Amino acid sequence: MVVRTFFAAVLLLGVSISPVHAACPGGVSTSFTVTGGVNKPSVFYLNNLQQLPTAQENVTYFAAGSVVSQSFTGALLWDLLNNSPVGGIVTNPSVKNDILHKIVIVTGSDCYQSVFGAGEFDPFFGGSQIMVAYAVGGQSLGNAGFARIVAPGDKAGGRFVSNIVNIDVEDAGSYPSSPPSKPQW
Ligand SMILES: Nc1nc2c(c(=O)[nH]1)N[C@H]1C(S)=C(S)[C@@H](COP(=O)(O)O)O[C@H]1N2
Ligand SMILES: [Mo]
Repeated sequence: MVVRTFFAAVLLLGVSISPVHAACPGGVSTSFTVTGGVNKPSVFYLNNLQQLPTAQENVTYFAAGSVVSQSFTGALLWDLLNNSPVGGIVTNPSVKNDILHKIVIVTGSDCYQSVFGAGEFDPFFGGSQIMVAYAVGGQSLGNAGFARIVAPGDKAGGRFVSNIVNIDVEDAGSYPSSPPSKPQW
């Protein structure tokens, strides 16, 4: 019993002491993978991003309470997924507007994440110019890694995932994915 309590305490301490998950050491990223529901899962380095059509975006947003204005250079997330070796998001032609089921999860080296709906930045639907930026003010991104997301029009910088290590495409799944819960109203 004493031994069990000891190990339970060690376990709890271990969990609470380490502020970052072992898989999320943070730090400056130099490449990211594109995984999940795409035609060809791929790895991107700076030079691969630079080969895509160039996008330029001037954005102003709140970061931790301060207004930041920056000029980013990068590639549109849509181009990265569709006009590159990735070869596009895989969709099922027998599912009506299957692209609208797709979810793009962007993860940073610290496991910070933001999700984007494919319909939000598909030029045929929302057309948002969500960008994978690799330069700011004509310089590399420094502590933000070799690539970060820029979502023009956002009021705050929360979706601007820096130090990207993975862009994963998933499906919202069939509805309902689990037995519907009893409505509460
Ligand atoms: N990887 C990663 N990206 C991140 C964050 C983070 O904690 N980790 N914080 C976000 C938040 S909350 C903001 S406001 C902006 C701040 O970026 P900036 O200080 O470079 O403008 O980065 C975003 N991107
Ligand atoms: Mo923030």
